[in-house]
Amino acid sequence: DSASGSIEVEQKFLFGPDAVQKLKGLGAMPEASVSFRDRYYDVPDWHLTLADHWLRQREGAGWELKSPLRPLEGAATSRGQQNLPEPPAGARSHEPQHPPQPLEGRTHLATQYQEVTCPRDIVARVCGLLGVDPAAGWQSDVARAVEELGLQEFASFVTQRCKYRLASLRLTVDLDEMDFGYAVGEVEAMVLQEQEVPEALERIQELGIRLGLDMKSPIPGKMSVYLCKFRPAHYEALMRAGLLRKVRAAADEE
Ligand code: V4E
Repeated sequence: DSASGSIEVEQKFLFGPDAVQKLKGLGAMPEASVSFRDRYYDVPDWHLTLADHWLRQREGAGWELKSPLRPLEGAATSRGQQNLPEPPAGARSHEPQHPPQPLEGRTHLATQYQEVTCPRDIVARVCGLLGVDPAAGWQSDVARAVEELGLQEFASFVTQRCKYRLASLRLTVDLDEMDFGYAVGEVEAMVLQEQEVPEALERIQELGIRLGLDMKSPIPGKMSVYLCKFRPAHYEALMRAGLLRKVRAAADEE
């Protein structure tokens, strides 16, 4: 199961107008800038995102599920495994039974998620979380599964991305600007096995030092800012579960 996707180790940072200059100074190679729309889906009671699972369809790339590397401690991850009867629509529990480890309390600010892209694995995981058996007709068809499971789009936005590769540190840096008025940088390492994560975290810290980045302040991701602006109830629920970084009031006014 853990072999069904690569592991993304990533840390966000705020970048200024000199970011490109600094990256080039370290020998980072720019790739063509790209622009894509992401659409995120969840059930109306946010069961997937409250379990820290992020299902999206990215223009030009297809379906992708980001799952936490380790199951959240104590979080209600699968209705099926808990032998819960399927509650009537609209009457599901809105919160994990025990809060997961809050983002702020983690040793590193870098996040680690498994990226699942195999359609069959995506459907299997989503069904597992919702306690539903996938039917033969759609067990490897994510779009059909989304329909059958009653998932709804809760976020849709366009990102303009400038990507840089640092071959020496085996890292990539994305400078992202979203159409809802937020910009955030991401230093990213992709690894295949969990044992490689600590070393990836070190490479990320190393680049942060070389770029003179503030690696100690938690930076809200694009989703935190998006939900805070457009889906405040969903944002609050995720904040209460400790799954999103708080967006400062100043970021709202930009
Ligand atoms: C994992 C996650 C979400 C899904 C989107 O992840 P993110 O890294 O923000 O997006 P993106 O588009 O840069 O992905 P890529 O192109 O690199 O594949 S939305 C929220 N999370 C969890 C999360 C969090 N709560 N806080 C922080 C700082 N990061 C991720």
